[in-house]
Amino acid sequence: QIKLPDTFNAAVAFLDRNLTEGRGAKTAVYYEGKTYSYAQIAELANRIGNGLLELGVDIEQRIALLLLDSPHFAAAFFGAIKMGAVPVPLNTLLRPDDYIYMLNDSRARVLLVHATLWQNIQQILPQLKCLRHVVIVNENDEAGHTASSHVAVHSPANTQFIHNFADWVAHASPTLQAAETSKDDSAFWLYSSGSTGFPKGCVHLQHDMTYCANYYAKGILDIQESDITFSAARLYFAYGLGNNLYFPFSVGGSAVYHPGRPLPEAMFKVIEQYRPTIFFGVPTLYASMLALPDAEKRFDCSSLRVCVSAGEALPADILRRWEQHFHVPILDGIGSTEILHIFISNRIDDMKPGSSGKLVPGYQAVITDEQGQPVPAGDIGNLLISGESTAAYYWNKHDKTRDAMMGRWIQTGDKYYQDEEGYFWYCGRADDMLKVGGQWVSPVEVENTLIAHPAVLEAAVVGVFDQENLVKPKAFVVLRIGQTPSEQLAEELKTFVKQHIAPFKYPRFIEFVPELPKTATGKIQRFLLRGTGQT
Ligand code: 3SK
Repeated sequence: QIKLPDTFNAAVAFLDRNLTEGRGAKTAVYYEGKTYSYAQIAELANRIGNGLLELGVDIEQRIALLLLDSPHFAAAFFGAIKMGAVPVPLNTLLRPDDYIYMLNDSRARVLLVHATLWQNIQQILPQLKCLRHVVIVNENDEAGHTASSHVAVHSPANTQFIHNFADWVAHASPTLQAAETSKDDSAFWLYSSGSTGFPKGCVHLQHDMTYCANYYAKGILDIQESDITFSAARLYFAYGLGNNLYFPFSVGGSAVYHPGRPLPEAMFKVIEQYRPTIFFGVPTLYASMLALPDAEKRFDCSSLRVCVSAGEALPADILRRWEQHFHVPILDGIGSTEILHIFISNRIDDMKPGSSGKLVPGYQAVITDEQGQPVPAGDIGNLLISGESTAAYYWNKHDKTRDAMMGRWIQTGDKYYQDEEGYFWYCGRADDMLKVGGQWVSPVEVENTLIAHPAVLEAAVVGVFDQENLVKPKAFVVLRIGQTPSEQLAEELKTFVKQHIAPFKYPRFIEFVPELPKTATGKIQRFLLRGTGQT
């Protein structure tokens, strides 16, 4: 049983505690060939916290982070929490329209944006109603880079100030008194995708990370100070945030940050260079790493003591091949942005390949039928979870909060059954959402994008299994009169989707059909297409 004091600030618990316990000089982060100690990250966090105070940021105000995995992310996340603000990490792969939605919905006052991502924001500045300050992070800048401390940008509705990060932090004090937050104050938000296409801001509290770190990282992974974590999933995901930030920081361990794309060869090179002990990936990545010829001979992965997979179910065959090649287990588990991290998991000494494993201690589960009654072992139903790390609510989405968060229980939206031995088996989503490469894809959003193409009359998107047994989006497309199906048109539609919404959402397969199955009221029956959706 974990008992936290009423006054509790997560930045003190996860970052500053490493200094008070004598680990100031210890490497917290490996990044681009350099090391950053806990003392360095803590000082940068203090400067960022003071910088925010100087911009007039108040307790509880949101601070958006559009940052690559870097020491700056770690310092900004904890610096904001320490001064009482609420960081909102944003997915760096989204489109300007997504940022307009999230920045306006969260009413973020300040945005810290990496220089390489700034262009996405610059073009939408006049549409960001509450944003007052943008701080551009360029790791190569030195203080004194700009002549003035900020530049003002005027639009009819707003004046926004653009700051250079190096100058901004250089002028801020390196010491900061932590805000007196309660254990139940908001600490940070993470956006979770919904089937209607509008993401929901999950409001996580100061105490949430402590439960995940204790229940999963310590309880299941047995994470230690000597561990070095490396996560292919980025820090702006709930999965990556635990894997590579507050898990290692909870024990004074170290994390490896790789700002580039998580491509298979790059992953092996990072593992060889920094020798992490725990690697976190998603099934698609493990499959593509296994597909590299002779990877086990070319790359030294002997530092790994355990690997982790989440985001979508890990096919048993990928797990078996990984163990054969690299002699290290992959622990498959399931988590959610709402519950913050993994709540059902396999264990190093207790694995059933193909299953999600058993409940993580600290969480309770029930599988119910459509009337909300528990089903017997072996029957498929809706998975509900109870645990202390669940978000308090969805910001400004009262109905969705009421539907999903039912007292101590939360509807995960996943269909599961539990076998006689207590292992949980994933059977799909309760709605039409797809998990592709660990990221949510709304079929509605992809369909609406396809329909915007002049050749397309109607479209329906479902998940199908590829050769690796992993889910990929497939679009069934009805063309307008006068249009002819062709390979070339299929490729054009894929490119069209990539250009209009986040590229990872594009349909990997397109089938032209004369019509779509519909209900009497005209709703597309996606479930009928799933059966025909083989690749
Ligand atoms: O997608 C998952 O399985 C997951 C795992 C850990 C944390 C967050 C998420 C969404």
